Amino acid sequence: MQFDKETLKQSIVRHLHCTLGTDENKANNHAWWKAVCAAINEQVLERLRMTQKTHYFNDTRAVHYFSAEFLMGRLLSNNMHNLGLFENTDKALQELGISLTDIMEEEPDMALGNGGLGRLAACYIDSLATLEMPAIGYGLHYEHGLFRQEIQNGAQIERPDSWRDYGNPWEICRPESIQEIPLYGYVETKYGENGKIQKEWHPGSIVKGLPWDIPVVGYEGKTVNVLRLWQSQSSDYFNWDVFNAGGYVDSHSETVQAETISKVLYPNDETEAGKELRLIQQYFFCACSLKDIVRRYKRAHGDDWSRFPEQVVIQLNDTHPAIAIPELMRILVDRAEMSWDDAWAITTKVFAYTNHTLLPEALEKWPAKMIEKILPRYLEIIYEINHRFMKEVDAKWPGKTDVKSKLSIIEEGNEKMVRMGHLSVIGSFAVNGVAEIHSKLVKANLFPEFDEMWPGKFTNVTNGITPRRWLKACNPELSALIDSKIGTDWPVHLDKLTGLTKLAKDKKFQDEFMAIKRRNKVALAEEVLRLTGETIDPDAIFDIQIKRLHEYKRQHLNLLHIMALYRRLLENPDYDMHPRVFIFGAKAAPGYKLAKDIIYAINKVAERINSDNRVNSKLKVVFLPNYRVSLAEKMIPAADVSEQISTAGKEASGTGNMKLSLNGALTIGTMDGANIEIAEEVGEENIFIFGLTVDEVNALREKGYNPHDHYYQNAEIKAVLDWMDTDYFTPGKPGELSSIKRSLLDHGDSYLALADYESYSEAHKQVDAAYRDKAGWAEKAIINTANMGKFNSDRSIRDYVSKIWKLESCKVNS
Ligand code: 26Q
Repeated sequence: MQFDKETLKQSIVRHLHCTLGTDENKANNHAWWKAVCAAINEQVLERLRMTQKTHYFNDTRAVHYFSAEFLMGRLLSNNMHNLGLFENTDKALQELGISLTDIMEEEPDMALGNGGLGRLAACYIDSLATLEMPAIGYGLHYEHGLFRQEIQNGAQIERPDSWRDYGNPWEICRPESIQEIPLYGYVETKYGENGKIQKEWHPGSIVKGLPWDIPVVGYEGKTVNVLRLWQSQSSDYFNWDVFNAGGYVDSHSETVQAETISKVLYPNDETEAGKELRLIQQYFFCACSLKDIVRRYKRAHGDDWSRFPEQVVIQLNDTHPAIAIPELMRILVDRAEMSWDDAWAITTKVFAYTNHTLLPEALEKWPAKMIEKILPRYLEIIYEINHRFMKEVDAKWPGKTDVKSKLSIIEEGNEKMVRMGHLSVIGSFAVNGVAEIHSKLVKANLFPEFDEMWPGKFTNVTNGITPRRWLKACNPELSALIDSKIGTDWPVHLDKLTGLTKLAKDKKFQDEFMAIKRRNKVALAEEVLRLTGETIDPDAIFDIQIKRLHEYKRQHLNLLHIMALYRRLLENPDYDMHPRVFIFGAKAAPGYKLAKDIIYAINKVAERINSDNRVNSKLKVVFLPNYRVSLAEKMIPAADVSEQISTAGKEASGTGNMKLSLNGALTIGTMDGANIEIAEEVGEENIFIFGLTVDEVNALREKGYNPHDHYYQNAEIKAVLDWMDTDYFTPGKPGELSSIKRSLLDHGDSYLALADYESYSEAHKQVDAAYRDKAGWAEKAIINTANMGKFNSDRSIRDYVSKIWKLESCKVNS
């Protein structure tokens, strides 16, 4: 049954009374939010039940998306939109005297991820449900997601995120599916009858995995899949022996240890932490998930393993879940007593691996000793996988020990390390990168010999984003305008946006398009005022850089250019530029010193510029604290310019670039990641490309790069860098910004910011000139929106389905 306005109203009020124990007069926004969630959940859960029943009866092949991160954001708006209940809920609440916009703000973000990789997982499970694919997401039920960022005196302070403190209406606890997970201990080798060697692992401790299911509602709501997240618990709540012996307090210690596993998300992205707890987290959720999969498979097929690879495909979201490969081998060899070869044949038909990075520091490696301590049996299995693989390598490259040591899963050295990337490539039947150029580099630079060994194993699937969240829900006015021009089915057929192309030069359409942009900018300006106390002018160019803070993403290049503009304005008050507001959002990994220094520098430069009334009519800078999915949803619709300025070859794909362009922002960017494909789609006259290409970067490094050349040859670069040593931005405290200068000069400018500076500055002059041509800009903005069809995550999922997963959709009866 579809809910109309009246039924919704009744349901919301009923839940206010019967679920929340309050009433219309007493309820605050938080209670209203929960009541609305409960009302929407009635539909969600009914469809979830139907979906599970249908998948069960049809015994469907399914993809199991293993990811240490799912950056879901808020779910109410998304679920209402996907069920087609947004308008009616809005009206129902209006009649109750409640603002839907206000109560949606009550929902904490589900921030169980760091950035791109986690948000990609969230977009992909949305698309899987929309395309009616049998699929399940598996991950960790972190008690604390990514830290909340506060800015104090310009510096980042981390505060714990508590997304479930007041209960989460979307999750369902499933104690009936608890799993027990062994850890530590030792392996016993037994010799069975007929001399067969048997391995038995005697664990030192056992942890419980409790699953929480988050329903994932497809657009138009027919399929509702689940995201299953595992929470760790102590296997018996008390250690009764200790308790009875009078050690009441000590008896909790094991509980505390076990519960630590799913306590908190590691906030490092693209940097290897090498922490034991992180490895335990990875193992814990993989082991729980595999047990869950095997239980479900056995329910349908008993002990007949032959159909396992037909029913199950597991996608590894980077190497974080790679430990699942030896875990499946252990289940098959030790538990199902299968031969190694049979087990390996099954395993290598089940796994596929997505690589998201080429950065050496982000390629996971674990000390063999650590694996041996936590998971003794797994190290044996990994050695056996490697031993057999080394024989294959030797057969292909006889006697080449250098090739063997390069390809080995085990990195020799002071400390033996297990390379999770190698394990993933060897254990998977498909490996993909996330944008054309990235996939090429994965083959050519990261794994060239593997590509030679297994031609065809490596492929590309360019990332995508869900247009339901990143246009329809976050930019309702633009969505309505698009509906009125090309019909309402673009959220599932995003290619249809090309229908806007013919309107790109239409004066009336341009005016409507840009009027919406302006209203979105007014709304963002209000938010900026609320968050920072800073007033910004909606008629200025809103130039936005939002992403994790990392040197390779080069927020400091943006900052250098801002300082240069400031300097030009001070030197020449008539310096001709359209007013511009630079807006940043970024979290830094808490241990990444230079990243935090860059945040501090942005804030200090912002403070100085914003309080300098000589330049304020033309230049402002704001740093919005606590960048997250729900803040992105407010910033993206208001952007004129999208900063995508990574060093070529470093950003695997990027997905923010797609979201901004979809909402009519023009990109200033390097030929990196998906920027290249965006340029292809929108045409070079509708994007501002600058900087060195991958080949030029390589050539420059080859010949020897010296950042001092730029410092001495470009007076503006020199002046701006020297400025950082003064106390101009940090009164009374000279040198507070010097670490950035040092990283660029003394430490060699690893990401070539100075090499790209001039070209970047020139590109910004073109942006400025282009913006003054109002009609010209509107046309470019419209063409950007019109050509983002390719970056629909539904297209990405269709690519995965046809190239890798070989799934069939499954209609769920309503
Ligand atoms: C590794 C080891 C220990 C602790 C943490 C990590 C870790 C955690 C998260 C390493 C990497 C990440 C996240 C990486 C990430 O988000 N990569 C981005 O993935 C996007 C989706 O494919 C791409 O668009 C981006 O280009 C890529 O940077």
